[in-house]
Amino acid sequence: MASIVRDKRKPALDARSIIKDVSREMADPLRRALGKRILTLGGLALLSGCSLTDERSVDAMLRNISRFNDRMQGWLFDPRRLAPTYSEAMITRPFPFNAFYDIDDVPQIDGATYKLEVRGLISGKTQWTLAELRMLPQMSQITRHICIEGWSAIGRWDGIPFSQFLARTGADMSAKYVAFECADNYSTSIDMPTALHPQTLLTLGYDGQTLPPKYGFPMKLRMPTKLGYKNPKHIVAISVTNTYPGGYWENQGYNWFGGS
Ligand SMILES: Nc1nc2c(c(=O)[nH]1)N[C@H]1C(S)=C(S)[C@@H](COP(=O)(O)O)O[C@H]1N2
Ligand SMILES: [Mo]
Repeated sequence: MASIVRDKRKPALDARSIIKDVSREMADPLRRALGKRILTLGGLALLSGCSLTDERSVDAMLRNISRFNDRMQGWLFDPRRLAPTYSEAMITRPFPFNAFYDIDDVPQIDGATYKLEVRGLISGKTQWTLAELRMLPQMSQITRHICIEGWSAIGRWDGIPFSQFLARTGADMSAKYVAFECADNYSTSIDMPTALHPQTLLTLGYDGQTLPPKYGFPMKLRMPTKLGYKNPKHIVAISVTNTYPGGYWENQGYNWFGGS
């Protein structure tokens, strides 16, 4: 077990759980490169320059490591490398539902009055009806969705290559972030290289049908290069921005880049 930095006024921190949190926050190649050697509280304190004497300093250290991890993942991300695709026969049926609420509370959106709003660093159209979106060229893709909660499943999504959608809205492709607001008050945001990745799809369909409510009607951004929580369902607004937008889970400590 690691040595514990002790503060006489407070109970000792749980070294093992802190180290587990840190190792979870690290990008995989970094985790492998470092191995187990430096993963002691003393080593972490030295590396991060944090004293690790109380819960607040541990949280600050974890946030630093998570931001470092974002930069690492950003550097390592290869915009041309494709995520694996699968055959029709490998689709997981039924595909799991997940959200921060129960399936009975899935938002019911009226497709006839729905409008997608596009905001921020764009020069084109700011409102899109479903009929207009359905007229854009679509493609379909069978990929694996990986949820941080410990499950994965293969599904088929049908939609508009997001890079083409961004081009049509006259988005500033040199902006840092694309942010998403959802009808259930969920939110998330992604880096521009992932937004422009050839497998990033603005999906209107699931498995050849209209995207059902539980999977995000009318629209889910599907990215096989990112973990499940980065794939927003029920999108109502998209903004292109240079201001860090955060997100529902990201603001509660989930890693922002969230690559898979
Ligand atoms: N609007 C919205 N999008 C969301 C979520 C959510 O709660 N609300 N949950 C995320 C998480 S954690 C997962 S794993 C996937 C689940 O998508 P599915 O229901 O299609 O499996 O949606 C992601 N997108
Ligand atoms: Mo998830």
